[in-house]
Amino acid sequence: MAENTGRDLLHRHEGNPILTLADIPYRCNTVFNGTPVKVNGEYLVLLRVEGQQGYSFFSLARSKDGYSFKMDPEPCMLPEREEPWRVWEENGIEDPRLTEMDGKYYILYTAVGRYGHRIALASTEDFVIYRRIAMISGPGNKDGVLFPEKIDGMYARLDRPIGNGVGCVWISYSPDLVNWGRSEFAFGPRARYWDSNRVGASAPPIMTEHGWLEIYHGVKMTSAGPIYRIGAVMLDRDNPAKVIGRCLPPLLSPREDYERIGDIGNVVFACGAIVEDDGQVKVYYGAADTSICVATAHIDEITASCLQ
Ligand code: BMA
Repeated sequence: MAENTGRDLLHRHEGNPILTLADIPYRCNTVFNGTPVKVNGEYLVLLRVEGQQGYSFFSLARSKDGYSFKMDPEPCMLPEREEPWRVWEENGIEDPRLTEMDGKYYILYTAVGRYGHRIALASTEDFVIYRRIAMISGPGNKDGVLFPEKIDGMYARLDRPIGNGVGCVWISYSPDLVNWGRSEFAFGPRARYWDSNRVGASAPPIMTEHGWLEIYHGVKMTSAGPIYRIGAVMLDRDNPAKVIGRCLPPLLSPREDYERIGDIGNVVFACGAIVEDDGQVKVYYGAADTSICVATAHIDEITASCLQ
């Protein structure tokens, strides 16, 4: 199928997928769902790698241009073997999201333990040493993203608890990144839409002149299984539980073979984006739970899709 068919707001990079199993310097099953950060002009993407044992861990890839990446020779974060973290991560660690704040890089990720999914918090200053800080949710919660600045003096995050069987995005606040509360509903699925079954935060929120831009994922169930798409919503700057605008069509839908075919087909799933100085947004996403891709748009186009 031709690239960039014009049906999606995000433009696929012509070199997609930019990272596949062939790029991993050790034996594993797949690589997908990476979170990017730019450090002194270098692009780093913290990736979810699924090993051949069947559980996931994290590995780092580096790039000068944001498109052509080289993997580090070894994984950087494995499920912890020491208690008390061992039982919380015994089935793997998944879907990291990086936020830079106070000179540190915070990683919210999904810890998969015997009681299900929980959100965990770790940090790194140098992408060499990674420190686990705390488990920051109970079971049944995932897709945690940390806001890059405090709101009204408090740290803030979006997450995705499942209540009454419905996955919605909530916001909560913390004085210290460890203790979280004041939880409030932010946005949920929309009946009949591409995000009618469940939604979850994808990229850490991006500050714009209109408010917080959140690039999220939405799921529609079909008789052939779920379809994961990428969308955007604008949240109020001072009270991000308030939705100011939300895109009607998705920003990106699975269309290319590498998005349709893989371990889990029909999935595009972002875990972060880089906003360049000229306003170009590079959205990094996992395709079919089998590779890493990148797609771009100008921030004004994405913002307009929320506010139209
Ligand atoms: C979600 C997460 C993602 C995954 C997606 C599609 O629930 O587990 O890691 O990419 O499903 O399988």
